[in-house]
Amino acid sequence: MSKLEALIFDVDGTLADTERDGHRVAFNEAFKEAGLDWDWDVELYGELLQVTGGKERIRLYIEKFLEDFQLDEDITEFSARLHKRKTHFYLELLQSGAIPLRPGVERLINEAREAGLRLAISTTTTPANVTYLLTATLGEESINWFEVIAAGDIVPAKKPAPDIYDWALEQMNLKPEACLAFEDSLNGIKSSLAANLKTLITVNGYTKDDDFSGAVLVLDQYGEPDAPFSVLEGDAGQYSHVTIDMLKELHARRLSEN
Ligand code: XBP
Ligand code: MG
Repeated sequence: MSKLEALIFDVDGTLADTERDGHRVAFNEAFKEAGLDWDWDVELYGELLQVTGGKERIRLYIEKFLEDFQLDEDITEFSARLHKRKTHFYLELLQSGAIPLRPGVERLINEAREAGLRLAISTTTTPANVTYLLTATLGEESINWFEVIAAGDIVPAKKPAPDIYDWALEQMNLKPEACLAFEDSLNGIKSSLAANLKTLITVNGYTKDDDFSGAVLVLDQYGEPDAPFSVLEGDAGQYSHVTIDMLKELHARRLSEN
């Protein structure tokens, strides 16, 4: 019987609420700098989130939303160039401290370290976005707390494909049975479930209506001792904020179910 050995965290929407006031803003700054009159408002950005990856999102916009847009260069190269500038603006935002971690994230990571659990990241975002977020919120050292940072184009097929989780598991030489995944979105849970990982969801504004069938539990946030979570789906037992004991129970639940 496997015991819980590792926690694997998604980044955008899970560790921090990055999409609406982070990535979206940075995309718009890159468009402006490039002389494009594109403006991804909050609603449109929600639609564009159906695809993971910033370069892929620019491509989706051109192909599905801008039928008359003429490009005199290859769309892959164009998207990559624009995306590079978007990353520049996003990193500036992170460095300015504009994007905090979500409630309970810092506490949970500290408790996991104290409990000797192994930590990893599995995300479709650009690797530098992860290291800047961690550094800006948890300090320089925090990058080393995560044994594996699986990010961006490290695997060609982004979420909802399981590849980025499979890659992280392989690097850690761990079976999915020994881990829990932490996600916030439909594409995220599709990916983690396809990698056979029990998954805990915390929703955000863009994902609160997603279908999280198969999740072990769906919460609004991890919560703090004085600021409890709300349970949206599933059974949180006696807990009011996510703790390591609670995660062990959720993990054991999986083992007895299977
Ligand atoms: C979120 C994503 C990313 C970000 C933008 O992934 O889909 O594409 O929106 O980041 P996750 P990039 O929730 O798995 O972290 O522009 O660097 O792709
Ligand atoms: Mg996410």
